[in-house]
Amino acid sequence: MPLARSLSVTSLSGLEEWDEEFDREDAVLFEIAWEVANKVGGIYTVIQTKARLTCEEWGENYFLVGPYMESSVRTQVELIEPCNATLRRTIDKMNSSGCKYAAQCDEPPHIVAHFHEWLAGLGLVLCRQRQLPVATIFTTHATLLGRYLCAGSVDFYNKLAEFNVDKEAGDRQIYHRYCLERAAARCAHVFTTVSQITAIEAEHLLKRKPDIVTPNGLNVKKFSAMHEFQNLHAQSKARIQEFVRGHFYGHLDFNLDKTVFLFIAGRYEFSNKGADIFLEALARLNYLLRVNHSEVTIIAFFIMPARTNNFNVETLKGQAVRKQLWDTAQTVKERFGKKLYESLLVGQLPDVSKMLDKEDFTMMKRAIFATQRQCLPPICTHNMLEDSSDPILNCIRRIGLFNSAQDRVKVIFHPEFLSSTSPLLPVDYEEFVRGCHLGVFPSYYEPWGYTPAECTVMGIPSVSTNLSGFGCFMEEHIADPSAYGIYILDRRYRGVDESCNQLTSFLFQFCQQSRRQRIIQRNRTERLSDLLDWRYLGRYYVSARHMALAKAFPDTYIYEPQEPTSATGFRYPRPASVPPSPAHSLHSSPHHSEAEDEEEPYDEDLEVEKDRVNIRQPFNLPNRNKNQTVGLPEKN
Ligand code: G6P
Ligand code: 1S3
Repeated sequence: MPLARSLSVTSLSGLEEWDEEFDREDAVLFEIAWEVANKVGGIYTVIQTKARLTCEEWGENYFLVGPYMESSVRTQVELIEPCNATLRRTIDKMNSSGCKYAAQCDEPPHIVAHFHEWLAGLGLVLCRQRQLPVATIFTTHATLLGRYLCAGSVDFYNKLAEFNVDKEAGDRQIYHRYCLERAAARCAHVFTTVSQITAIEAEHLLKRKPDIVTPNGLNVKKFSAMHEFQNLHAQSKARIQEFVRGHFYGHLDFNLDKTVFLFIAGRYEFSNKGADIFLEALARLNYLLRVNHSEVTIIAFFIMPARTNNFNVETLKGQAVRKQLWDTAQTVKERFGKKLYESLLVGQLPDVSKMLDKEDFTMMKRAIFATQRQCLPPICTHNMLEDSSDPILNCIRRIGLFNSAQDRVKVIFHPEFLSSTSPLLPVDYEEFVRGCHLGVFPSYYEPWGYTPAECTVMGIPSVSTNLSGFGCFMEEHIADPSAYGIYILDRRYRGVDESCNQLTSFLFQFCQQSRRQRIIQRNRTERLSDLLDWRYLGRYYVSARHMALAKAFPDTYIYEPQEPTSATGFRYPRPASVPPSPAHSLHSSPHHSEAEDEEEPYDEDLEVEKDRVNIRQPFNLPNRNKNQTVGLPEKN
């Protein structure tokens, strides 16, 4: 029997490390997914952001397999010849024999094949059915049936154990796809999913408990200057404000400096992604702000792609009018400047009353006249193909948020993903997120949820729920999430109406914060990014691969998981800079006025340092030096 390689457990949280003996030359890793270099949704982000770390680990023995999409290949793929002899042989064989049994090889290297989602699952099922010597892993990022059931009006989480899964899948005409997913989950050496909550769902719907949960990470960008992300917020916010000036032309009766930008973004699944309760909460917030005579205006953006036939005229006109006003101001400024210059050249102070002539006034009057409009600023930026049945538009019609002057809450629905080349709002998604104040993701069905995670690493607070993988993960690891700008809505133990009230109160509290409080909160939010870095979360994938190798090649590899101990897991403490009394806490009573803030001395560096000492040191957060062993942080 070959010498067994020990995959011993050395980390603090039940995750093992490769021991020194492991030679990666002996193994090859394939990761197979429909979203490899093919952006459809969140799985693309998983693969794309994780690639760098996995390459560092596996080098040239790491291969991603995805669909051949001509446009993606042109823009995202660099074509090269395979440098690995085994792969060269394999490809040659596949080419010559129409793919049959071409991956079959008795010699090392040992193959690990990691399949994502049911679309790739067929390959896994065939590997097992043909008894190929391959260690297989299947990761589901959402169960098909779960997604379908939640989109209907079933009490999903309370009924999980009771569903007749075959019937439910059949009723929804997804039985074939469901069978494929279930077969892949059942056949895999190792079955994983992205969160604990989806693990429970998978156990009931796919009839197998996942062996390990592999949470999604991100590549965390660290700036050399600590406050760079705050500067980026200010710059990106200015670009959004510019768009808003155009969109609300003729109705700019609110103070942009006291305007808070909220947004929801993602796949257009109205109730699964919580757009329904977000709208309802906005209507309640509108009422609260009005009766409290608040000076704050909220603009809520909905970025969810739907079927359209391009931007609508009124929206484009808004940006054209704004541009015209800007051009007019520039022209008048130049003419003014020229007169001023000429006056100074002859040694005279200008006669201010003559600096603007009739022509200037005519030009300005014309520009102002163009800002008159007979309609309210549009809700939707595009012409919707299914306008009358669109769930967001219908909900807005019902709750009556029409961007009228009295409304403190305004809504903009942009039914297309953002792009920096857009003639309307020329920013990419990252820039948009940075410029907003709060991401709102009150999902009912969300196996992980990249959107709030992306907000966190950019230092933007967010609302998620205790039915989302991200929300549960943060709840588990942070003692006082809302102090860090992580608001977790209870959708598990409360009815819809109650959750809606809770969301309204989060939003109301948030918009009562002063600028200073928002800045402090953003600093805290950004400090959580280490927790979401692949450098840290990638270890769960490592563990899954070790487990699969040990199951597929038991004579060669041994997997020794560590028993969970009291040291397993950890929590970020409440920030030291949050006053101990709830009456003074940031999130529960942000009632300073801006004037008070200006009077109060505020040393941001001191505040950051206070929290840093208390967060970073005791928890042994992931070390960014790849050559060092990194353990999951110990519980305090
Ligand atoms: C960042 C910038 C500040 C700016 C602030 C605005 O912190 O560094 O210069 O004043 O953003 O914050 P707000 O929450 O009002 O958009
Ligand atoms: C799924 O994409 P979705 O938005 O349809 O996979 C994502 C990546 O694992 C996950 O973040 C998300 O919650 C799932 O729903």
